[in-house]
Amino acid sequence: MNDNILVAVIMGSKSDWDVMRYAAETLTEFGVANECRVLSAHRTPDALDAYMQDASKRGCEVFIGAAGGAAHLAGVMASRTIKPVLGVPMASALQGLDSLLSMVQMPAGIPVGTLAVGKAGAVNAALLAIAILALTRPELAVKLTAFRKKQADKILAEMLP
Ligand code: RP5
Repeated sequence: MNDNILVAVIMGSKSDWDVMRYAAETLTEFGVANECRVLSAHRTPDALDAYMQDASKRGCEVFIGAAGGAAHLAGVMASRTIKPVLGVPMASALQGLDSLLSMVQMPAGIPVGTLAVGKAGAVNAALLAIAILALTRPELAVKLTAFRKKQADKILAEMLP
C-alpha cells in the first residue's frame, strides 16, 4: 500500500479491471499517484468503510468508484467522504443501463459525478480527476492542455480513404 496517493480507483469486482485499467493507465500517464482496489459496497462494506478513511488519511483527494448492475459502490463511497467521488458504470447483463441509473440517480445531498458506461467513462473519470487536481497544480494544467492539443492535432490530421 502506497503511503501517499492522490486518486483512489475502487471497483466492485476484479471483473471490472479490464475496463478500469484505462483509468489507472491515464492517471499514471499524467504522473498522478494512484492505487486500485477491489472493494464492494454489498460484499465488503466494512472494508470499504475502513479504506475510505485510510485513503483520506494518506492524502487521497479524488475517489473513482466503478461498479455494475446494482451499482451502489460510488454512492456509498460518496456517503463516507466530502471529497469528490466520480462514478463509472460498468457494462452488465442489461448493457450497463442498470449500472448507469443506479449510479446517476443519487438523492440530493450526496453527489456522485457519473461518467459514461465502460472504457470512455474510465478514461474520462481519470481525466476529470486530473482536472480537479489541476485546479491547484499548475504542472497538471500544463499536461492537460498538451493532452488536448495532441488529441486535436490527431483528429485534424485524419485522412479518409
Ligand atoms: C458489481 O457486480 C461489480 O462491480 C461487477 O461489475 C458486477 C459483477 O461482479 P462479479 O460477479 O463479476 O464479481 O458488484
